[in-house]
Amino acid sequence: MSSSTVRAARNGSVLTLTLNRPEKLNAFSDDMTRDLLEAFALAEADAGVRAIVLQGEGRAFSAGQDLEAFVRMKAAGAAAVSVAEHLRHGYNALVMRIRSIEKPVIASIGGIAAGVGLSIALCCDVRIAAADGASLTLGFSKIGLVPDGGASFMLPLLAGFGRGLDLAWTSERIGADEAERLGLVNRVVPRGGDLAAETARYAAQLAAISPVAAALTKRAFNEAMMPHFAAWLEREAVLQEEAAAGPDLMEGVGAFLGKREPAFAAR
Ligand code: T3D
Repeated sequence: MSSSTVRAARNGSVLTLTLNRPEKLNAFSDDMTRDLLEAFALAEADAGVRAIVLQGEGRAFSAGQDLEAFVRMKAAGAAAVSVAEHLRHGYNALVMRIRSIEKPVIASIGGIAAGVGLSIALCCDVRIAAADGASLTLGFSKIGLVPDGGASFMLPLLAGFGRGLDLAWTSERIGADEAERLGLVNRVVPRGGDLAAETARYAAQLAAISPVAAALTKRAFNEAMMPHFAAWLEREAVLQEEAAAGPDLMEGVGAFLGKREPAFAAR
């Protein structure tokens, strides 16, 4: 399956899914979320697919939620838009699918990964990043939000509590080497290297292991470290709804789109 927002390409038993809104830094529209969910569902049902690569077209992995689309959604539906519902039916369903599909899922990060774009990469099983282009930032704090799409779970799991909280609060932008040092990415392709070739080589290696061992190993890790992940996503959605209920979200988004610094008032 290929759509305009997600391209799917098979090479042997490796399926590569490419986020394809490069003119928007692969920011997530509802269409792209739906198309990616469908692509993962098809991959899960296809026994011939033994490893999945997720990557972005152009200079970004993904810049997270499309903020212009978000403003349009708000304007159309006024205050009725529930961020928690948007999360439940979109990003939370997507990251649950990535965690539950019993095949290796590799995020290949060649450019910017921000907001829920980074969350989705963190929810993949492993991450490979290019020293040349990868650039990671949470970004949620800049628009008055809580890290969502599982990021508030994966950050402390991968980077540790203090380092995760630091990145969540500061939204500091880090490169591949620093991300590897913090445990956020597993492998770095050095400057001048070929991310696509390294990703293909690694994906083929994972696709060649016993599918039963691959599946049961992922199940074991999920059950050992994240048995309450689904419940946590629900809690995250509730916290996000609370964050989005105040004025800070629209101030933050307005500041970003207006290319100015946000001015958040005291609580
Ligand atoms: O309801 C719900 O489900 C809520 C859930 C929300 C989940 C989220 O993901 S919230 C977080 C959303 N994402 C962000 O806040 C990231 C915003 N973007 C940035 O911080 C920066 O743009 C980047 C770090 C991604 C890249 O920086 P840089 O300097 O390389 O590029 P730039 O100049 O900032 O951006 C280039 C263009 O892309 C620019 O448009 P222009 O001026 O060329 O017309 C910028 O506005 C646009 N852009 C970047 N990110 C987004 C975006 N447009 C829409 N949505 C974006 N997320």
